[in-house]
Amino acid sequence: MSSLRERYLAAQLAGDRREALRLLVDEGLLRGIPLQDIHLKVIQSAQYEIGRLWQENRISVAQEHLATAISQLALSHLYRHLPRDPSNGKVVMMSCVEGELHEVGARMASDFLEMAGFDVRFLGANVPTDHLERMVREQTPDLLALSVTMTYHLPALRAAVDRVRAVAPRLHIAVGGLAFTWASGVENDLNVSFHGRDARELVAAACRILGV
Ligand code: B12
Repeated sequence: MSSLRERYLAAQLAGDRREALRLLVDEGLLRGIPLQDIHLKVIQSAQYEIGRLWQENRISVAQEHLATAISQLALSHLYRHLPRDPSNGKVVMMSCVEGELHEVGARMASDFLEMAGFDVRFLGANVPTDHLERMVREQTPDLLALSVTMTYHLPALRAAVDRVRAVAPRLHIAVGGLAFTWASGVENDLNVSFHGRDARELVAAACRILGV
């Protein structure tokens, strides 16, 4: 698996979209590697490595964009191949909080929920709190999952939780994303149903909370 990640990372850095996809499909999927492992151990892990290289100034922002665009393409392509449990009839709304531009994690977590039989509305990056509140009011999901990467977006998370609670007091809310590894404990005073680190934990919690 680590060799696949290294080769995928090399293809990302070279900007080679075809090779990146070939690796994930021919060397991953078709060789029986579970999609969950391709997502977490190859794509997520490569994205984290891209972040490290960027932080150390060994790659530019342009190279990070190139690499991330490849992972977005890969997720779109793999989406068609997701093995799906039968529908459990529960709707999860997944959104990044206002200002939050990191959407790959929320997207991946959405794919994991779909594999587990949830019906997912993925709203993507930087959703204005007003409009999130409005959509929750209009569509009333069974679970709202909010994603935060940058700790300076935690106030936006708090605002989103408060606003949504005001219109849907009984709605289950899950929060997660990288911000919680840097600011642990924040979830306690938000009084949310769940907070977790990765897509697998979210699926397990969603099943438990919603009783499916
Ligand atoms: C790609 C990227 C970007 C892209 C994002 C593009 C996009 N369309 O998403 C862009 C260029 C926009 C960006 C911008 C910035 N970035 Co950036 N970015 C990254 C990078 C390299 C990869 C992110 C990624 O794709 N991760 C892969 C996904 C799959 O992982 P994940 O997000 O952790 O998601 C998983 C879990 O967290 C969890 N999860 C996610 N959501 C949820 C929700 C729930 C409810 C649950 C339970 C779980 C869950 O499940 C997911 C799947 O397992 C990271 C490096 C890193 N370590 O993550 C830096 C990183 C996060 N960025 C960083 C920084 C500093 C920034 C900027 C401030 C840079 C700048 N000076 O402008 C801006 C901030 C933008 C903003 N306003 O939000 C730093 C943060 C450091 C810190 N401690 O604060 C990092 C760590 C890079 C680094 N090493 O320095 N970035």
